[in-house]
Amino acid sequence: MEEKKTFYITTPIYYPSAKLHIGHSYCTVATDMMARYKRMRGYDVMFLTGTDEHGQKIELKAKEAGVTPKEYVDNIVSGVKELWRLMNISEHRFIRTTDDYHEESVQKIFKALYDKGEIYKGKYKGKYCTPCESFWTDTQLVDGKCPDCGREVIDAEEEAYFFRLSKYADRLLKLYEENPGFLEPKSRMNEMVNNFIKPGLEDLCVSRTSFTWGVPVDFDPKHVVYVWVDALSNYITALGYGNGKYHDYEKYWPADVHFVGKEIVRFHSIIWPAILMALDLPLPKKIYGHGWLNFNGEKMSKSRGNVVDPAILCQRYGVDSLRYFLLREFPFGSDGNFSNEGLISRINSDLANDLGNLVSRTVSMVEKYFGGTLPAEREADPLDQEIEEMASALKAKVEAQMEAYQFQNALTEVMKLVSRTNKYIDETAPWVLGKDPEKKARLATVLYHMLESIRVASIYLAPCMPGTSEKIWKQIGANTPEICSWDSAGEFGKLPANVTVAKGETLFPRIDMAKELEALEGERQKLLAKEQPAQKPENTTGATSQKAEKEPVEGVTSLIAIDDFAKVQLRVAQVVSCEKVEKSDKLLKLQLDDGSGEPRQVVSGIAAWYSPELLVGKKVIIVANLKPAKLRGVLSQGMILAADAGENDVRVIFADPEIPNGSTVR
Ligand code: ME8
Repeated sequence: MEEKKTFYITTPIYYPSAKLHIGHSYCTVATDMMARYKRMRGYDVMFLTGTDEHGQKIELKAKEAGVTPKEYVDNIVSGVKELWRLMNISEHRFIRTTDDYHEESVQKIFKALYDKGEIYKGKYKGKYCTPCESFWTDTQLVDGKCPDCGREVIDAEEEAYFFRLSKYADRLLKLYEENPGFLEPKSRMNEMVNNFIKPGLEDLCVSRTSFTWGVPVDFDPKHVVYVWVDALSNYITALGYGNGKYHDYEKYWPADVHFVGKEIVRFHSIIWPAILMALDLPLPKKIYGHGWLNFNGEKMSKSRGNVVDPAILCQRYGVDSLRYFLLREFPFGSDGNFSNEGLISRINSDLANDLGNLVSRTVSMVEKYFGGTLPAEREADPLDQEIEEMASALKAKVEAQMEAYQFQNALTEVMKLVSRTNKYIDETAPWVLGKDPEKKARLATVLYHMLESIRVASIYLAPCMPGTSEKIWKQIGANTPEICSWDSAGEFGKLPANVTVAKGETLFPRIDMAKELEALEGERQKLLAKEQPAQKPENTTGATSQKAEKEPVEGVTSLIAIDDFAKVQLRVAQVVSCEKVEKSDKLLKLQLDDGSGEPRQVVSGIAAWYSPELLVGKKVIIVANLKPAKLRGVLSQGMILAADAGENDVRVIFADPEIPNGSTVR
């Protein structure tokens, strides 16, 4: 028997430091669509996803939460797996970098690199971004800040092992030159060459001694393996490289494609191939760097309070609607702007109006005119031909787009057939034919064409909307796997001539835009509130809300003249960075952009209600002309307005993000 061709595809392994949002789901759904497509085409597919669980950030978060790092990640990872179940993700393997077998392999990989002289011990001096756990060179910083997240970096120095990345520059350039498809879209390749390789690669720090939550370097245990050797190796350790847990490295490696977000393209197209070259292992065939989803034009981040929760959208609109929207709306290689309006109007137009309506009209008419079973008589008309030809030509078009990872185009092609079939209904007017007993054979022919067209479209839609396609197949009487297979979609006329349909539920109920937008905003607010810690702090003397000593205010106690109020200068300012004040549970130190061009530092007693990262990027209102004061020895130049939101609760008054920094509040 001929062996099946294999196809190995991966998502990045996600940091379990916070709840995953729609951006993470985007990549996973795309990978799932690709994996399902290849499976339908008869490939032996390996689809890997997982979680990247080590590092200082997790260690710190666990400490804050008062649990061990493992307990901390276990909790989040179970949520990640739940989300993938909800989103109908069909991965074969889920790797956790804390899995024993992975750790064993990473130790072996690290040692092998060391023994080959590819890793050496040195001293690291550099700029370090704590939230991103990344060292950066001076040239990589943007305005002196982390190029990934824009936050402050600190000087760091410690003994560390280094990987000889610098020596791979020429081999990497040759790799790109000889394999123009190695990294896509093409623009990303140009970026790697011009921004990273040509300016000169530096050796890469691959161990740390300042924290312990990582894979220990077994021959020098005060070091833990640092980030990328650990994380990137997952793609081979999950196949059993260097461990006895799995045995399919030979079968699936090299990977056909790694799907990754644009900000980690650098690691996958420079560091990962270099590590594999150093190990004398084959390189993945392709890295595809997809774009980012923004929300209403802004970067999605917890600190901006604008993350979109995929679970809520699945609950409200069904998982397939969300999957379809993600893959139909945005070109995979570019950034996209997620908006609730966009989601709802796409569902209403493509799924409720076009697809859902087509299925329900067709099945209803077969029931109405023929009691659910078509007679076998036919009467052809030239009008049918266009549908037949369009359906038959679709296979090659969809496959070409899928092979190029152009999910948006593949779905657009399928939906063209759906629209054309809706037009065919208007052209053939089955309701007129239904009135004429002489036209039974013609009516049956028209309805059969509608059913066949739906069958073909639903097969091509199945990798994206597997649940919906199954439901459609039941309704249109496509009852055997053979007539729902990928190959069968290339042939028009596979449904039995006397097919029996069965009306089912409405596939995509129309959504009331205004009502839903309001409901979604409510959900977002609820989520925000839930994420903010709500314990009461000890009394604070911070130059901010005086809340801690007060009860909630019932009414205004004394009146002031307008001139008195005018003395207070209120301005809008944006939080540039924020950190806890050392040795204080209550105080946060915020660096603000108040539009003056000079940085302004404010100390605020809100640490009990806001973790620092929640505030970064937010616009707040400050009392700009308050006399400077020192709190715990830290200079505070002003005060941030906050409200008593109830017992034990203080809320900062955030300003509309559209208001320019420095604007006067009056
Ligand atoms: O980077 N839109 O993990 P991660 C689209 N552990 N994609 C987004 C996104 C958005 N708004 N936000 C995040 C890591 N992503 C490493 C990977 S792989 C060996 C190690 C994508 O949880 C992001 O681009 O921070 C990345 O590809 C993925 O989510 C995981 O991000």
